[in-house]
Amino acid sequence: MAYKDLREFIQRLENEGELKRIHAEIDPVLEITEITDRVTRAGGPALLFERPKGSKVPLLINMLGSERRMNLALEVGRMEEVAERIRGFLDMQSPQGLLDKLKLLPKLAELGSFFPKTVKSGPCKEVIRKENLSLDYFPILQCWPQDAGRFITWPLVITKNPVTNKRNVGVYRMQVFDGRTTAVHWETQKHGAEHFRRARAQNPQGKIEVAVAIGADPVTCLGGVLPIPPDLDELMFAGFLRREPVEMVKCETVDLEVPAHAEIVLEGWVHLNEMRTEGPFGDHTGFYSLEGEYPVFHVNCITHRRDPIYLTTIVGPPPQEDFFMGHAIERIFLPVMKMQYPEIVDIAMPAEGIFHNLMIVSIRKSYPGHAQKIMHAIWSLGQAMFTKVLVIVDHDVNVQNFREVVWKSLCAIDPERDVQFSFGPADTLDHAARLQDYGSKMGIDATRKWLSEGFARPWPDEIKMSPEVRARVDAMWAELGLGR
Ligand SMILES: Cc1cc2nc3c(=O)[nH]c(=O)nc-3n(C[C@H](O)[C@H](O)[C@H](O)COP(=O)(O)O)c2cc1C
Ligand SMILES: [Mn+2]
Repeated sequence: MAYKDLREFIQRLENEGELKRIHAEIDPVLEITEITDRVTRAGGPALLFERPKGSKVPLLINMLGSERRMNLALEVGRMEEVAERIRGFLDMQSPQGLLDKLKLLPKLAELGSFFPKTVKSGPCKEVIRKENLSLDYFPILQCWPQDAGRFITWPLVITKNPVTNKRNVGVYRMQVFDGRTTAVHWETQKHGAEHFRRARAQNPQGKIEVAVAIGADPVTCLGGVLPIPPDLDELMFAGFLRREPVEMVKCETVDLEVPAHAEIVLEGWVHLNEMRTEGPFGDHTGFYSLEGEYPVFHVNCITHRRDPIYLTTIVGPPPQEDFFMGHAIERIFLPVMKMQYPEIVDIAMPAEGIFHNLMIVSIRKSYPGHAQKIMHAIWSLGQAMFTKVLVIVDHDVNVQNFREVVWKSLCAIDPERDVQFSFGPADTLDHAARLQDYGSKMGIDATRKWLSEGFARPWPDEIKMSPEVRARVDAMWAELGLGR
């Protein structure tokens, strides 16, 4: 049974010794960050701040900030189980005979059962505030000293594509301007930004409806981060991952639906002709992202549970909680990448590369130029387009072992020949790109070079002791008194 809501997951975390309650009064301005940063770095538990200063609403943070809690959220023993499940669906063969067809039916039925399900009402409607509402009711963090103010850091921002009417859910931080207005920091390549542009092309003076859910079952919360193609519903994917549909209810004041079991829901709209300065914000690069002009969200209605819990997270110098989210996503989507590019053996994004700065990909090289082909493939693959430095290695390099990657890659390159530059979209957070959102990329072909690629010299073997000698030394090892 999937977790119904945030509090069911909190209960589970508590039972597993993965949650610490903090009774002391702690300030959501900077203090919660300092405590959480120390705890995350030490591999510590999720934290439930029961008395955030200035608010009656308790605050949950570091919910998914370890591999164990991520596995608990996904209800698996190992992340690979999710990948295997996805592979099972991708491997579905077209049925040959009646028996094959019958065998397929349960799988198809299972797929059908993941779609979000509309229900009449839900706990997110226990309190409905259409007047006298204010975001000040919630313990919204100021994360770092130079932040422009308080930011909602884990909002599930829900919009509809005005052309196709398809839903999108994205986690885009929201700077609080006052009790009823925030920024919406959807970066220019993200789906929310595209909805905004499409609507503006239809009517520049109009507005789009936006709903924001804060705090739900952990997989739904993770759903807002998933880098899936445009017009595919993140909540359908969340339903697949939690093996139960996400229950949705209609909003009070906008024509959108939100997770029925959410803790807090904000309803309102974004005017298409209004922009305001957002930032700076201490970002997951470990630096402050600069000010920029972003749309403004006007809150028109707030609904919440009788005793809501405010879910949040911090980003900052890596690794933080978002590393564990990114890592889970990397593992979950690897089978999908491999389906399109079967030559890919494995990929890795080290924490210090904060996802977009560095990706290492091992491939089974089959033809001249294969490494270059994969570079262009990665740079065209959804949010992997942001990858600033891409290192392609041969299949026998373990990309999860960064020491091995550095050693073997540096041995394998003739820099002038093997490093290539390209231009394309840059991550908005990349402060080194000469223009915002646009910059250069570096691909390093660290595979063995072939004669058919113009490399005429022999390529040496990697040094390895012969198995016979290893076995002989194994046998005498204990007697040598050299330890284990
Ligand atoms: C904690 C956290 C904060 C994030 N903040 C932002 C943000 O402010 N703006 C943004 O564009 N993406 C942000 N992201 C990344 C997006 O959620 C992610 O790219 C997602 O796939 C976007 O959804 P979309 O593909 O439907 O646009 C954040 C991710 C995390 C984990
Ligand atoms: Mn999307």
